Amino acid sequence: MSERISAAVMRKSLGVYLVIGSINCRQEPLQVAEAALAGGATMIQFREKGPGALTGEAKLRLAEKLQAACRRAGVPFIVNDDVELALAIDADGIHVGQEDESAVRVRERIGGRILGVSAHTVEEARLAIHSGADYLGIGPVYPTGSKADAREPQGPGFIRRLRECGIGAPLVAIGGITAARAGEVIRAGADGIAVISAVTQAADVRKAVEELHAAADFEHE
Ligand code: TZP
Ligand code: MG
Repeated sequence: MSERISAAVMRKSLGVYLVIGSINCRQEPLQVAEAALAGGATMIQFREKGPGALTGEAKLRLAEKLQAACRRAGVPFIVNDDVELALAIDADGIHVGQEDESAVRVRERIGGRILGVSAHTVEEARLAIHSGADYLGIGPVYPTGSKADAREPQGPGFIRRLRECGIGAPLVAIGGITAARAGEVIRAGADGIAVISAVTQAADVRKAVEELHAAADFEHE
């Protein structure tokens, strides 16, 4: 069973985190992923959800293709809310929301793999860390059109509040993040930005990721 990722490496991996599923893409998902990786995406999450999402063999096959692209680029590949799939393909990690399988149970099942947990309150954030999360997903920060059941946007102020409450864990902001907004969420205390549409809907995916990097202006090395 491999060791847990260090917080320092985790923070770096969160930098520009692409969340992708077939229904989000205007081009072939593999092409989008490869262009995003060429632009410097630091981690990819396979989130195959929503009306028309792939299931079964087709989902597995796409996961394997995206995972192979991540391996070629040397970045972690995370599966959203499907522990069976993550274990079947030996993914680098799993991301779960509050409504999914409990973080404690997922940690038991995945050994040292990366565990990301979505949190919407200070309490949920504390519990997630206590349950073995390697990073927190915080959002939606801004309004999003990419998640049907998204909660009310909390604004970058909520990230600042989590930090003020002593939540020091690796943290990625998600929801409506664009290059124009990347700087303010990083300044609020996020270690990275997670995006769907800013990358998957871009006419030039590689350039979109490069612009997110430039706008986030990470201070950590
Ligand atoms: N969780 C909170 S907001 C969101 C998820 C999966 C969707 C983010 O998509 P976009 O297009 O970057 O707003
Ligand atoms: Mg979920």
